[in-house]
Amino acid sequence: MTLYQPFLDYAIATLQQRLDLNPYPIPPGFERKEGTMGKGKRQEDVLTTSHAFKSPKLRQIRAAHVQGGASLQVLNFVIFPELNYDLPFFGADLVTLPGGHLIALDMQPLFRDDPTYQTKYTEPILPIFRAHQQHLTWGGDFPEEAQPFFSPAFLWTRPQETEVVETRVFEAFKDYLNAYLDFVAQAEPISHTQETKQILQAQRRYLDYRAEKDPARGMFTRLYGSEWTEEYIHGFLFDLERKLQTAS
Ligand code: DBV
Repeated sequence: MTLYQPFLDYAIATLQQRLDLNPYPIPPGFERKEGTMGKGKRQEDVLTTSHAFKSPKLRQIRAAHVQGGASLQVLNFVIFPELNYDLPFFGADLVTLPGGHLIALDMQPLFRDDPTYQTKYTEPILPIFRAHQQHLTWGGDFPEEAQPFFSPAFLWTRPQETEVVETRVFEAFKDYLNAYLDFVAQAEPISHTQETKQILQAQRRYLDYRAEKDPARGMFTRLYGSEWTEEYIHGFLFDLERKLQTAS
């Protein structure tokens, strides 16, 4: 069992329980990909698997799971709502590298600076954030330009101990996911054109940023080459632009 497998299993089981869940297509060649990292004695096999679903309110629910031994484990799990809902994104980036663990967990807002939006989607999760942040202290510097995409409930931490990831981080992940699914259950579709235009714009801003700045680009390029990596990023991980193109 690898470090983030229980997170993925929990997420899928919970989604199945709480949503009307359907499969979401994964482009051929991306469901499962093997590669190797390092040389000689340090060589490690690395397996990347992809998982994707949708539900009536959620356009794409997807995970990339990288398993490469004790010093390379990643679960990147993101939920992209349909464009006629004002729901935030659910974003989890759980990363273990030779240097340690790096944990990012948030409900990433469409309109970070809008007080009405904050009241609706950030304030309700602040108690959960505070409860976990006591044990998972702020992880320090992160890219300045990424700040507009995170909420005040952004849990960002670099635990020293793997056991903390298995216990505290796992509990935080469960609480955030369930709180997110509470928001989903309550969400009402938006039909007002002005507002849906703003939602589309905000989703594009977020997706374009993440596709452009994907911190995993270097790792995937070393493992699987740049052609595979760019197709994975634009054709699966952050696929909104492609989907909009094929729809028009
Ligand atoms: N990050 C992804 C995807 C990954 C992934 C799709 C499938 O968005 C993994 C894999 N994240 C990943 C890896 C690293 C990070 C780091 C492998 C380590 C990169 C390295 O050190 O080589 C949150 N993830 C990070 C960092 C942040 C995040 C802040 C540190 C990056 C840095 O210091 O430059 N999540 C990430 C992020 C956003 C987000 C930047 C922006 C909106 O939601």
